[in-house]
Amino acid sequence: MSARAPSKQFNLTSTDFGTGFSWGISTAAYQNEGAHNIDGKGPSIWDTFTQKKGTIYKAQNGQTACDFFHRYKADILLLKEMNIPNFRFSLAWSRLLPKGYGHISPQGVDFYNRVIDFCLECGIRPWITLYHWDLPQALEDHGGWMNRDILGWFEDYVKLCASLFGDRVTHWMVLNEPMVFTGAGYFLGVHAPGKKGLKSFLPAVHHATLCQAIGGKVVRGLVPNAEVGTTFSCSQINAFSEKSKDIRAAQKADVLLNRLFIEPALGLGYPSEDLPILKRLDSFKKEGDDQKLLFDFDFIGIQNYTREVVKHSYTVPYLHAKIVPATDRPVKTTLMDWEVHPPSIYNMIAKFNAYSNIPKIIVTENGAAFSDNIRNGAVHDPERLGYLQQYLYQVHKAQQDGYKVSGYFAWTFTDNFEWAEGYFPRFGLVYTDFPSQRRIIKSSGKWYRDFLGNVP
Ligand code: PNW
Repeated sequence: MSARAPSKQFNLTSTDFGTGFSWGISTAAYQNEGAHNIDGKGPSIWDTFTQKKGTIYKAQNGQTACDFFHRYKADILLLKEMNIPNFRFSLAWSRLLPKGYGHISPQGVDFYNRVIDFCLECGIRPWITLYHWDLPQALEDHGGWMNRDILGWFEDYVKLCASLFGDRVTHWMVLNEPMVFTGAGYFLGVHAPGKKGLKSFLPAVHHATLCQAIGGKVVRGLVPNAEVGTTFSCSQINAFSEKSKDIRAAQKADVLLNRLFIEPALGLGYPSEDLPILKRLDSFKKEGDDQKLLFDFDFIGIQNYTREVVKHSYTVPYLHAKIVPATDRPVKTTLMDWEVHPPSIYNMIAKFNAYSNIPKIIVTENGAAFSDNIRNGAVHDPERLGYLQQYLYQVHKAQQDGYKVSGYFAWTFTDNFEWAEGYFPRFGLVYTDFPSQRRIIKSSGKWYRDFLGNVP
C-alpha cells in the first residue's frame, strides 16, 4: 500500500475552529502507566487477563507499558513542548483502592495528585476518565460488572475521586466506551475479564449504563463547575447491499455499536425495538431503574476511527448480521485492519447531534495505527499525518455545518499497550522505544504541535 501524502488541500489552522474549541490528546492508565504492582497498587482485570495463555499478541502485557508512572514529569513537559493544552488520562481504580473498595492507598492518591499538579504547573488542563477498562480484580472476583453491587462500588469510587481531585479538575468522563468493554470483555471474551455470552453481557450492559448515570450525578454533586461527560465508541455503518436483509442487518449493528448506551441516558430507553434481544435487559431491571439510567451530560465524548460494512448472516445468533472485514474490501486500512474513512467522523458528529438534549460533542479519541520506522533518530509517519488531517477536515466541516462539536483529542500521546494487540499497533504521535523508554516526536506529532501553535 502506498503512503498517502499529507493532503495538499489541508490548509486549516487550529484557530479556524474558534477560540472555545478544546484541543488535546488522550491516554489510558493500563496502556501507559506500567508500575502494575508498585506502591500498593492492587491487580486489575487486565493484570490478570494478560497472564492467561493465548489472550494477547506475543503474550505481552502492560506491566511496564510506557512507564508513565515514573516518567510523568518528562512526559507532561513533552506535552507542553507539543503545545497540547488538554491532557486526557484515566485513573487506575486499583491504584487508589487496591481491592476496589475500603482501604485507600495513600501512594496512589499521591501519584495522581502529582500528575494533576504538574499538569496545572505546566499550564495543561487535566481531563479525567474515571473508568478506562481496568476493573480491580478483587471486584471481578465478586462478579465484576455482572454483579449489581457494582453500583455501590462504583459510586463510592467516584465519590472518592471527585472529592480528592475535584478542587483542581473540572473536566470528567465517567466511562470509556462501554460498548467495547462489555462487548469485548463480557460477550466475545477477547478483552478482560474474558467472559462470553449473553448471560454475561446483558447484566454487564445494564449495570454499566446505570453506573454511567450514577457517576455523572456524583461528580456533578461534588465538583463545583464540573463539565461532566462520558465517552462512546461509534462507527458509521453501511449496509453491504440494497437488499432489505442487509439493510436490516446494518440497522441492528447500528443499535449495538452506536445507540445502546446513550439512548437510556437520554430517556429513550434501550433501543430494543430495533434489536429485540435487548428486551432481555428487562430481567435485570429493578424498580426505579428507568429513572436511575438518566443523566444530562454536559458533553458527549465520541470516539471514531472507522466505518463498518454489515451484511445479513444466518449463522450469527440473534443479530443475524456480520461485519464485512475492511481487508476484504478495496479500501485503505490501518494496522488494526480498520478502514480509513474520514467522512465517518462527520457522520457520527451529525448522528449524535441529532439527539435532543446534547449540549456539546467532543471528539475524545481519533487516530490510527501505522507501522513507523526510525531512521537516523527521526520517525516519519506520513500516513498517520494524512489520516489526522483528513479526519480533522471533516470535523471542521461538521462545525461549519452547525453541529455542536467543540473539541478534538487525538489518540494517542506515546505509542502504548494496545490491549489484545499488545505493542504491535502504534497509535502514538510520539514514538516510544520500549527497551529504552526513549520518546521521539513523530512527524505527525510535530505537525500537531505546529497546528496547535499557542492555543490558550
Ligand atoms: C479505543 N472499534 O478502543 C480505546 O478507547 C482505546 O483504549 C484504544 O487504544 C483505541 O480505541 C484504539 O484501539 C476501540 O472496533 C476499540 O471500532 C474498538 C473500536 C474502536 C475503539
